[in-house]
Amino acid sequence: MSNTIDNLLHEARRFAPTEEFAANAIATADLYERASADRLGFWADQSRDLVHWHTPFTRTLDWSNPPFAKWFDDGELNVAYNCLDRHVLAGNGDRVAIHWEGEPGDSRSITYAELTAEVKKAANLLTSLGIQAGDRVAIYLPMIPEAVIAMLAVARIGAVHSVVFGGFSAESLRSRIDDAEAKLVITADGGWRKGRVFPLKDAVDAALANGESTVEHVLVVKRGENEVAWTAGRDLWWQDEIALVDADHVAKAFPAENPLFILYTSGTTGKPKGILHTSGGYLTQAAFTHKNVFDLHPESDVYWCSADVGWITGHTYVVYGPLANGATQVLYEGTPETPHPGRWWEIIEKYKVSIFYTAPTAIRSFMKIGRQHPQKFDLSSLRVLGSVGEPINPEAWMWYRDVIGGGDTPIVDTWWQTETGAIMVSALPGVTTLKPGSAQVPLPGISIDILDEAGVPVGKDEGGLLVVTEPWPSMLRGIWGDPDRFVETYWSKFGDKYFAGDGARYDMDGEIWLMGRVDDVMNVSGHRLSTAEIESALVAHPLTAEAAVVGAADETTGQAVVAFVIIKQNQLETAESIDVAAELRKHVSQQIGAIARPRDIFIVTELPKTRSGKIMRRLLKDVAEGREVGDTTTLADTAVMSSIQAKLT
Ligand code: 6R9
Repeated sequence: MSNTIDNLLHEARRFAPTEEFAANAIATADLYERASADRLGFWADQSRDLVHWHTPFTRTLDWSNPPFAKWFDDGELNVAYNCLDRHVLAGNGDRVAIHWEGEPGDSRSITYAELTAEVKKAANLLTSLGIQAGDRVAIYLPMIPEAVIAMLAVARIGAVHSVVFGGFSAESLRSRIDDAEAKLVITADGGWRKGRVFPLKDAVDAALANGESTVEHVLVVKRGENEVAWTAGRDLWWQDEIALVDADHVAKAFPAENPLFILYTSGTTGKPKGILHTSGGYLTQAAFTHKNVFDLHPESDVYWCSADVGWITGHTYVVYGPLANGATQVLYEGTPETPHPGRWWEIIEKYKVSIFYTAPTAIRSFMKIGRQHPQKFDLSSLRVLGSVGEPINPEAWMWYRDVIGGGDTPIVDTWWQTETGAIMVSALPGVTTLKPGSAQVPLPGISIDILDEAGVPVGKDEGGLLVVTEPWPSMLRGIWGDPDRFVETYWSKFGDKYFAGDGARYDMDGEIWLMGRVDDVMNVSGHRLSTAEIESALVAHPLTAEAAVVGAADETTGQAVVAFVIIKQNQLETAESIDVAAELRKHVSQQIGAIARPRDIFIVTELPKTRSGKIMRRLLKDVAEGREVGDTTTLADTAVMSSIQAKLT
């Protein structure tokens, strides 16, 4: 590992912006100066410039009760109005907001005027179903326009959405519904994925089957045309109901700190955390970063972020950032390889996409299948490329720039988290000289440092833990229903500084390189998974006595889930007669979702533990990655590792 880091930090390639790019760039170097001269004044200016305030704010930040921040808190706004009506009123109603591309090849382009009209109706529909400001609405939809419409309709009436990724299981959906006490679920009959319809309504039915829930209605968008069961009185077809409501809806202003959404993400324990974001600060930083990091020229650019709205990247860079900025964007329902491995590139050619934002894991899988696929399409419209979700290795970075970007397209590697709400560390494409593999510099107005375990800032060429040292507008406002966990998780390690859970290093130029998670959170294809959550799913299976999960390095997905499982004594016979690994993988899929399914399951008879009974995952990781096993002296029984290795070979 230290070898790899050394190689990374001696990466010598540099790419300065071209003169032409720099001359036309939205972001200029003076942003850094303005922000460092007066950080809060800078954010206040950005907010006034980029956001429409029904009632202007007079206070920028209230940090009197840390870590509970309030931004712009005496101001009032309507987030959906900012994403819709104001563009129409400014004369841009005919601009396309969304070029939607369904996986089977159907498509639909929706202008800002049309999107505004749809959201107004949906807002009336939600109100007619009894949803009021502050109520929680779960959204479990494929990547169809209604996902965006539903989110904005919830925001428009001051309610709170909790989008649950369509790949999550019924169980995961239920625990999120219960935690947020959602009154309404918005779903679809099914969506298209890999050439087939995957049922969503079935999962909602299963989620709501056991015991009383807070859900009063299930609104179902017709998309997959698959057959669904129906609970009269509870279930309603979206298309039928929308046709009945009033088309007019006046957006009311809500306080800046009104909750906008909850998004669940994996932490170090078995229970996902409901990350809470509010309105004014979130929208400010979403719009600012989207405009400046991607160099958005809304009149001419076509932007595409390939993330699902079920993740934070989809919230901030499919919905709120681009729509607040009046961008034209592509929304694609399906998978990159359906019906052919060039599908994404075909879409870029078709809509002349100029800004493209995706994850390193996708880039690496395209590298694997070869450049002949993208080379069949005209990608010359691309002028900015973005990366998010995990560190991008210099090799993938270069491939992205050369093969997708035609050799001269800047790449912004953007570091941020569900908790940070928006991009925190990234180059600015018209300003920064790019360095493959490094996220480089904090954005203007963002204060980042790298500390050692004792909380002392490290120097150039040194590594430590990434922290945010000052509050920022789009920061999480807490964990839903659990203020103590919020304080404990992010603020107990360094007191007044936000601890991100990532390791990082400064290089010789003082620029930032992300080194991966330092806790029990894995990053698989850019998705966060908790070792504890998968372990608890595994031990919930009747065959399993004990389980330990590690994230092992994987060439394509960054990390892969590898599980070590001990079978119960009295189940050994049953285990002999079936494919245990297949059974357990299926079980994890059902409990959490297919993304959490272990790549490898090793059946062992013992797990390496310390004398105090803690599983030493570090050693299992060595095994899973095929390395020599590290220091075993703190194990209660030092013979365990050789017995595990003997089992595997
Ligand atoms: C936006 C998002 C957050 C975790 C984060 C870090 C990793 C994200 C990264 C990156 C290196 C980047 N991460 N972007 N690591 N370079 N450009 O992905 O949010 O799903 O909450 O994950 O992802 O480890 O802590 P989220």
